[in-house]
Amino acid sequence: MSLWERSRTVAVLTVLLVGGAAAPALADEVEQVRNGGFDGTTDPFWSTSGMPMTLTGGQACVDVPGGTTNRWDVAIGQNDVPLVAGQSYRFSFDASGDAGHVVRAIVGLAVSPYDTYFEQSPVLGGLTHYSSTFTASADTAQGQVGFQLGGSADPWHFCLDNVSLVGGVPPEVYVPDTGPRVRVNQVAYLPAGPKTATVVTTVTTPLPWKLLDSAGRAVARGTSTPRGVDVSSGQNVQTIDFGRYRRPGTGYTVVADGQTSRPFDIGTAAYDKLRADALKFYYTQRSGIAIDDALRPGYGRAAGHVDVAPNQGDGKVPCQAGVCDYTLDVRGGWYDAGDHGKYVVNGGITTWEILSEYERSHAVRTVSLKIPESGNRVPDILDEARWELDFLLRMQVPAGKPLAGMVHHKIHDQAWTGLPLLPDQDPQPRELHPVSTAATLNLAAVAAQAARIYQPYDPAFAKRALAAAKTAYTAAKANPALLAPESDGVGGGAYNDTKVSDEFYWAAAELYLTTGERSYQQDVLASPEHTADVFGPGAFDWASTAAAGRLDLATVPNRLPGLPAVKASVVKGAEKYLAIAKAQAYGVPYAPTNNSWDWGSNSTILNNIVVLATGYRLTGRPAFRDAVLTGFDYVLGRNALNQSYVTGYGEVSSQNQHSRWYAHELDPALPNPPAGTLAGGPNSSIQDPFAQGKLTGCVGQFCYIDDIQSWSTNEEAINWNSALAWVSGFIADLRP
Ligand code: 9MR
Repeated sequence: MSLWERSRTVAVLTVLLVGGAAAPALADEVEQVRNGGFDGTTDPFWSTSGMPMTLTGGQACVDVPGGTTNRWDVAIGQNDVPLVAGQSYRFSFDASGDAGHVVRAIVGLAVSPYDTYFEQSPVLGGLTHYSSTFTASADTAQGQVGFQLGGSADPWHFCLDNVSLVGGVPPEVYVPDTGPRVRVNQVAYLPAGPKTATVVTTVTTPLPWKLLDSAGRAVARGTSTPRGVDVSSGQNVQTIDFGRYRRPGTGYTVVADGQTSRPFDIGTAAYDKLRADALKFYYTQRSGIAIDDALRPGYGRAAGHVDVAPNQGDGKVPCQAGVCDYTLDVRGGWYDAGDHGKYVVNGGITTWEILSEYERSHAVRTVSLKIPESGNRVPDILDEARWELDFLLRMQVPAGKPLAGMVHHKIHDQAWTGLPLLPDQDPQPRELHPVSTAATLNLAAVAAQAARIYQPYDPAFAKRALAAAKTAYTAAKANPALLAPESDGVGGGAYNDTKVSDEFYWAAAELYLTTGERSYQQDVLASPEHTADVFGPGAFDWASTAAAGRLDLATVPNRLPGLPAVKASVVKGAEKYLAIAKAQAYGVPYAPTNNSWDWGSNSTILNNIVVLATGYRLTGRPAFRDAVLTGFDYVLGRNALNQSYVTGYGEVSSQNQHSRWYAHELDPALPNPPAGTLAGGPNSSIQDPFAQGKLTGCVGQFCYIDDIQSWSTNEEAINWNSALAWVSGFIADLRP
């Protein structure tokens, strides 16, 4: 069943459920498409040249030529469609096509920059009715309804009828399928770890529960603890604690209130696999290298952005107009997320977190990631991080140029591209954006950290990295307020950040930890961030990096004056997240102000768990370790949506993360994201039109949808997987 059909079913169900209620007023519903039924003529629809429309049995049909690259290379459409921002529209049509071919049906802007406000890409077959509701994000008289048909090697046949765009419809009532009301970590509980489940129920008194083994035998019983209404989900819930049961096995379920949970294991094996998968994610994010299908079956692809047409390449990238007079070779690195951009601030925190996992864990050093460098005597985790480090170093302004030593904030396409689009097929010009203080300090911090870590493996690289870090730090001090603006968000993310005292602190901390030099020590001690409470609702992310510095000062051996207070501050941060986790019925160490969940909330939760894990390392207090594990249960399925946010982990997991190349939902020939890919997660602000069409009014945990179009709730990203890698590696090392 396609998504369109799913949403139709939901709509039908909704009608049935509210059957007795008065129908909503339809007076304002207005058809925006002219002659959508193709009565006697195909006017005023147009088709691209060389693909005439014919009227066949009251439908508009075309012979689609083969050998085109992009969906938009050949299309049928209608222009001058008016759209009103904030208004809900029902977009529907009937279409048929040679089996397996795809139509990209869009409502967008008919003129440059050709923004897409809504799109769906059903896989065609016999004549089928497709219907979906969305909310327009812009006002325009120059809207377009389009049916893009390109991208097929072979010619094929397509027919279209009953095209309709009705404005003023009531927003669709979307009801997620959340399955059984007993919620568990769908992957595995550690044998000696805590084991809690949640039952969503109207009952407010304790309920009996039992734990069943794979043969259906009850192996433990008890009664649940009522927790009242959980703010993060709006649900009345009770907690089931079966932590006393420790026998390893597979196929366990928990039964309560007449409901049986999804199955799970008790054991450690899944965490060994997840630790590797979360890191293996980075190889297929690589830019500038062909992905070897033998290493990642199903994921092989040509190298992206290596100066082979239609790519414009990353080998000689100029600046945006007026920004600089040179080009840089900025090949390599990882694509940031589902887009083809490469951003130093996000690459920085990601690489830091991966190197931090390396610094914390001995076991991770022997984990094979099946990458081209495997077997070269350097731990695979360091080989993978090096791919990004080399790119970050290339983003530094060369000596002799204005602002030498500073670092360009980002490099990406001149304009946003559509989906799907393999990296090597991106035709956009690439541009370097201005330098920023934040990007420069990211390089200073991460290159300094790399210098101490790579020293035993590649002393020449370590030396070069340290020199670059020192140069960057000095340049940032001379240019302390070059801030990336929010407005620079065309063709790539802005990653704007107005506060850089945290980046200064982090960079000084890493330089001090690597060199022990007095000047960096002084900067650490003088920084306002050094004594501030840096553990807010989210501990750290690409914009807030003070906690990264603090955690390393507390754990990497050093002689900083006042070190006990630094360690105590981290323990205090861990206590804070522990208290939050205990107060949350779902055990999550995250309670954002006004229950407004962040973009990428899964990574925020995981980074808060990193603080809990560090608290455990510093004190050995079991409560911190237990909060790490219980917090991770949320990510793996003990949550309001009853799904795991890690692809391939758990009976129901995110599969359709927003990505231009893991775009299976849009093109059956492309793969889903690889196992071990984290989805961004619930985001109360639902910035994308697809989520707005489905989730308007959502409460906290419900602000998520596993659809490729939902870039604000369901993207994959390097900085989110690094949090997954760090925490799953920590859990794999626990071995209780
Ligand atoms: O993760 C970023 C989030 O914190 C910001 O609020 C958001 C809007 O600026 O951007 C997110 O990052 C995206 C970036 O801008 C472009 N590549 C994909 C990133 C993940 O969605």
